[in-house]
Amino acid sequence: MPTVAADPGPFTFDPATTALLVIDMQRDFLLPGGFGESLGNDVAQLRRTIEPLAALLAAWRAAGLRVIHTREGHVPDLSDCPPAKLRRGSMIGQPGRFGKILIRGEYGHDIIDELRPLDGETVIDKPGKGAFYATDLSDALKDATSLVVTGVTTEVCVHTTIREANDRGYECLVLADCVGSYFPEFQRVGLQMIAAQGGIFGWVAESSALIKEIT
Ligand code: C5J
Repeated sequence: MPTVAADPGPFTFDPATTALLVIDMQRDFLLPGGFGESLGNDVAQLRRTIEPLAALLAAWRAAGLRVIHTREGHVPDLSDCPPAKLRRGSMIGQPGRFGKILIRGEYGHDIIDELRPLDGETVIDKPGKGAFYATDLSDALKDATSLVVTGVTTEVCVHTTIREANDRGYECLVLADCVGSYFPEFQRVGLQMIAAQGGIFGWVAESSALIKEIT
């Protein structure tokens, strides 16, 4: 079985029961001029994940392994958006440069061109931060026991999903160069929190360490 050099120790996985999760690599979060940037965020902090993630996806797909993408967003009438989220994410549903912000079917809600899902890959639309909440992700994962977790943002949707996954019994490997936060401090501490205390939420590695094991 492949073993990846990781923090806090080696991560061993069975490729047949491991899925790659690509979380919320959407235009609304990543494109210059989009929702994320309109909030005053530096999208370059997220965009640095694109190249390593594209290389990982290519290797993962070439090895014939499972990929699941997620997108955060809501139905157009916002009936799936909790009022508290709407109050705090006050731009949700408002017109933005790439269509209504975080609304399914809008250009900005979809995944960036560089990481476009291939036919046959599962795309999970999620109304929450966690990918398990109000979705059929558990069913889509079928017999998977391990997850390789990538995407944005590290301290929000990536962290929430990893915590949900832990409580459901999955082993999680997070790839440091393939997850991103608008805030460098949150990125650093967010990764530390995963591997702390002997891997309280999982393991952290660089994508190159994983690619070496699957090619
Ligand atoms: C946020 C996400 N940050 N995908 N969403 O609102 O992390």
